[in-house]
This record gives sequence, structure tokens and C-alpha cells, in this order.
Amino acid sequence: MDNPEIARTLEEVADILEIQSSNPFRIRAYRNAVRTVETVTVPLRRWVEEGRALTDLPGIGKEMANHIKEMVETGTLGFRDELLAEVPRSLIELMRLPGLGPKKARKVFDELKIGSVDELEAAAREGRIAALPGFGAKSQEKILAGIADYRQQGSRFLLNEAERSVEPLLAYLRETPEIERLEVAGSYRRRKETIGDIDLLAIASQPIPVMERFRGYAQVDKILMAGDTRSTVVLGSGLQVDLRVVPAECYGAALVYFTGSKEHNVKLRRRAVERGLRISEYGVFQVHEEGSETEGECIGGGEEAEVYAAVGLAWIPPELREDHGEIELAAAGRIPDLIRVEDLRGDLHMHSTWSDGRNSIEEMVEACAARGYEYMVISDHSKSLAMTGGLDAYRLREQWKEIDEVRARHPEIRVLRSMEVDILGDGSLDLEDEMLAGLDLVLISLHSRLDLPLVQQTDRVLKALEHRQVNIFCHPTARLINRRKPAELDLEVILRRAAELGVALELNCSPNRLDLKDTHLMLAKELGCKIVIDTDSHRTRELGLMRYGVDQARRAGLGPEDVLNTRGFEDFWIAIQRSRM
Ligand code: DGT
Ligand code: CA
Ligand code: CA
Ligand code: ZN
Repeated sequence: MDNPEIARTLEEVADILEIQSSNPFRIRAYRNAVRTVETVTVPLRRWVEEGRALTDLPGIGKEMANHIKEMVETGTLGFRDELLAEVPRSLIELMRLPGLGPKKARKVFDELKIGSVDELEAAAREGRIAALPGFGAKSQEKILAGIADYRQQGSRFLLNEAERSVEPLLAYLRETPEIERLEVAGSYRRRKETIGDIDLLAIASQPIPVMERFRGYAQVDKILMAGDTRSTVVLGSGLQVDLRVVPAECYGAALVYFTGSKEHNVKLRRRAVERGLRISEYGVFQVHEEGSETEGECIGGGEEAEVYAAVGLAWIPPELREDHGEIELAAAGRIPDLIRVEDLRGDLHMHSTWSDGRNSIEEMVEACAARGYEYMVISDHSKSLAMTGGLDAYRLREQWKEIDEVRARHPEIRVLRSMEVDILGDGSLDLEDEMLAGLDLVLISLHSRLDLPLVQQTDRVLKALEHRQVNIFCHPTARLINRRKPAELDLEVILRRAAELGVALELNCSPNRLDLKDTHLMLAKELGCKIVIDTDSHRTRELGLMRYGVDQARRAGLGPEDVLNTRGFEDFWIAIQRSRM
């Protein structure tokens, strides 16, 4: 476990102890330990490995030291699991709701006999929460908002989580002799950032054995529907999967239909009606009489391109099918050539063991070179992000020496020195100007005080962008998909200013960030912003996350020319410089 995870675990223990109304001193001991773990500048893993006494740290007694050692060595904490077993599950669920917390969860549990999120919601709607002493109308509102967030989050999978369940299933199904063609449709094919359920389509010589094999997959947890040409199952991961076998002659029409989006399909069908046609999941049909219910002659639908051609359109890449203007573009023959992962020539944001990364600079360099990159950027955290072991000026200089040595050993790739510098609460930067001047590129990020009100947060970012050394504003909204809302920012104002100053915006590839998101990227392009795509890797393996960012960029209609790090180094280097103003 790394420091943030250790802190989270100890915090959970404190919360459960609080629910149990344990000794307040004991609860406080855990909360103090959390604060220490959050602020200590060294990974505790290293501390333990080096055999140093954890009790030397402020607020860490013997019990806490043992806990930390256990978490570092085993990756879990037995005491936490014991506690979890003592408290009703429903109460834990209530406690984790944003806007509730342990004390209030206990109160509604005891006083209103509320044992589930549904009951809590009902009580809040009836005004019974506001009537409780210590709650009031405002906290009732907050609880309702928290429940809405919680509901939305719980039900959708991140794209990479869905992939983890889907890819092995596809491999399994592809071994079925009766299957002639198999594809994933739906949001997964459109590469949306979150996935509700998986929609599979197949052509098969015989559907029934295909259905049997599908339902017999070892990971199937529940069968929701078992038909001859369609079945629905839930996998152990909780992901719901639907498989339909369709006739070959309408496969393309079915693929269009089940790929969606719904809004895209609605527009397509409207276009068909204007041309005296009807598009359905079964094909494209000539409509004979006005208002006639009888099906006309089928004029195509075996391949997707036939469906689009029937309504005068070029084939549209699935990532664009959101009714964000793609049908109009296709009608004008102006569907862009979308960026591909092979277009990227360098990765501009990554960490090493100098802060919270898991691999050394040299390991990162070798991995980037192995990917065929021409250039790369080492960007460890700055000192105010103490939890990550962020660097101060002294350690940054030490890091530069190591970068120089690694550069000498690896002439095959250009290694740029950078830092992901924290934007402090007032918009100033977490590194001295003379040190900033020594960096090849300066990356800036928001990591703290993400709850500032809109005007203040926007001003904070604007001030940071003005700083003359800054080149890239990373994961601009700081959202964590399913976990944390975006910071409140007037993004249009920020993008306009960034475009004027020549500061690039990052599209962060981490599947739980994907920040900027698709519509923001469209706006950024429209406003003439520079855009870069990078992985923010914390280990060599994560360099492969680039493809998620590329998916997102494609959803925004970006081509290789819209992204700076598709360029060769000389061009890139000129383009990434700020405007002279
Ligand atoms: P998801 O599963 O929530 O991530 O999103 P999708 O887009 O995969 O949606 P899903 O699974 O409900 O349906 C798959 C596709 O089937 C959807 O993108 C379009 C099509 N579809 C489903 N229901 C309707 C509908 O009521 N009308 C139309 N026109 N298309 C539909
Ligand atoms: Ca779906
Ligand atoms: Ca579905
Ligand atoms: Zn980073």
C-alpha cells in the first residue's frame, strides 16, 4: 500500500470506531495518524523496508506503527476487516454517503431506524431528516444530493474496468465454432468514459449452441434472460452483458442500431424518413405508401456503410456517434481523419521514484524508448504535495544530476526535465522562479482546495496561467470519474486565456480522469487552444494508457494535427513555447 491508501484505511478505521462510539481518545489517535501519513514526505513503504522506527513519526504510537507495517507488508489491515464485520453493512453504506459521515449516519440509523440508502432518501423527501436535532433543511438537501451522486457512481463501470471483464469473454466466445462474426456495440464501441452495460452482436451458423456457450461462461454470476437468439447475463464483476445473434443480411443495420448512441440513431432515422426510407435494426427499407405499416423492400443493411450510404452519408467512426454534429459533417463529406495511438511521438507527463512513481527514471526512459517515442518528460510532484514525496529545490537539483546521467546512457530518446508543480491556494506556484527557469517544460496542476467557489477557483487558475514559465495545465478540472466532481471552473474563460498565452491543455489519459473530457476538448479546439495527450504514468506499465486518451480525443473529433505531441521534436518544441506577449 502507498501512503494515500494507508491514510484512507486508517481513516476508515477511525470512522467505524466513531460509529461504534468508541473511546474518543482512541478515535483521535487514528485521526492524528491519518494526518501524519498524509503529510509525511517519504513513502512509508520505504521507511518500513529500511527498518526505521515508525514511532519516530509524530502521532504514531506502537499500535499505529504495527498497523502501518502490516499494511505495507500484506496490503491489508486485519483490524479494519474485523471492525467491518462488527457493524451492520447498511450502516457502513450510509456512512460512506457524501454529506453524511459516521456521526450523522449513526443518528439516522438509531433515531429513525433507517437501514438503507433507499429509506434514507424516502425520509429526506418527507422532511424527516430536517426535523432531527442537529440536521436542518440544509443538511437534508446535501444528503439528497449525496444520494444522487452515489447512485450515479455505483452503477457505471470505467472503460478500463469494463475491458478487464469483456476482453477475456470475447476471447472465450471467439473459440465458439458456430460464431462467424462477433463485435461489441453500445457505449463500449463508442469508447465512452463509463459503461452501463455491454451489448454484443454476433453472426452464427447456429444460434442455440452459441447462447448455451455464452451462458456457460465461468464468470457468469446470474442469468437474467435465456433466449434462442438473445441472452443477458451478469458477470462476477457486476457487469451486465447482452448477446444477440442476428442474421448476416442485417448485421450492419443491427450494428448501427446497437452501437447508438440513441441520439445519433434518432437523427439517422429522421434522415431516412426524409428520403422515403425506413432504417431499423433489421435493415434499410423502401417505404411504399405514406403511413403504410407494411414493410417495403429491403435495400441493404449487411454492412454499416450500406446503411449510411442509403441516407447519403459516409461511414461514421463509432466514437463520433453522439449527435455532436457528426451527421452534418458526414453529409458535407468532412468527417475528420481521427488521431490514432501510433501518431503520438512522446509522452509529456510521468512520475518516477523521486516522488510517488514506482519506477526509476532510467526504467521510465527505457520503457518510453521501447515504445518508439522520440521524446519524453519527467515530471515529479512538487513539495506541497507532501504525501507523494514531492521535491523541493534541493532534491530537484539532485534529480537533474540523475537525469543527466540517464541522458548520457540513452541517446536514443530525448529526456526533458520538468515538474508537475502544484498550484497553491492563491494561484502562486509551488516552486521558486529560478528553479522553474531550469526546467525544460513546466507543468501545473490543481491537487488541493478543489472545493473553492467558481469565481475564486477560476481566478486562481488564471493567475497560475499568467506565470511566464508555465507550459502545460494538467488535468484541468481535477475530476475523478465516479469519485470526485470536477472543480468549479469557468472553463471557457480559462481556455480562452490559455489560448492567448499559448499554454497547452492536457488531456490526461488515466481512465479515471480523462480530463479534459470530450466536449471540453471540442471547445478547446474551437478556441484555438494547444492540446497535448499524456499518461501521467506512475509506473512503466501505465505508459500504455495512452490509448484511452486517444479514444477520448477521437470522441472530440481531434486529428493528429490538433495535438502537439504528435509532432517530431523540433516542431513540437517550437509549438509548445508560450506566445510572446
Ligand atoms: P450504456 O450501456 O448506458 O453505457 O450506453 P449504451 O449506449 O450502450 O446504451 P444501451 O446499452 O442502453 O443501448 C445500446 C444501444 O442500443 C444504444 O446506444 C442505442 C440503441 N438503443 C437502445 N435503446 C434504444 C431506444 O429506445 N431507441 C433507439 N433509437 N435506440 C436505442
Ligand atoms: Ca450498453
Ligand atoms: Ca444494453
Ligand atoms: Zn502527475
